[in-house]
Amino acid sequence: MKTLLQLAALATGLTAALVAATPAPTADDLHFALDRSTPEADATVEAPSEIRLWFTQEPQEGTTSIRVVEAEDAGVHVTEATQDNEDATSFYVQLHGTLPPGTYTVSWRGMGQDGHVVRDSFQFSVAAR
Ligand SMILES: [Cu+2]
Repeated sequence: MKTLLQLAALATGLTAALVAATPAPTADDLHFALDRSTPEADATVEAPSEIRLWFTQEPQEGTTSIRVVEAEDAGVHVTEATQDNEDATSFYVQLHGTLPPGTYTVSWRGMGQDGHVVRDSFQFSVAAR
């Protein structure tokens, strides 16, 4: 996504001078990041049975963790992050039981191929029934 935006910026020539002044390609271009997730960031959904994240690249083995925390307390409802068998960029945690309505924070970390550990989080809400 970021790469596409940068390519678009390059195509316009608006940032050509800036890019030319930067050692390229930089490590940041290859930085490990979240591509998308289910539930999506900031979405309000029915109680999900799993949280799935897709990263922009395959993380280094054993470096990925995902935590799901309820906003009000520290209740955690997760299994270990499991790597998808067929898509090495995708990890999921299964949720035990039904998440009650509320807002949850999904915190994740992982180490990309450039050796940088990246941490970030997003929130989603479970709708009242
Ligand atoms: Cu990096």
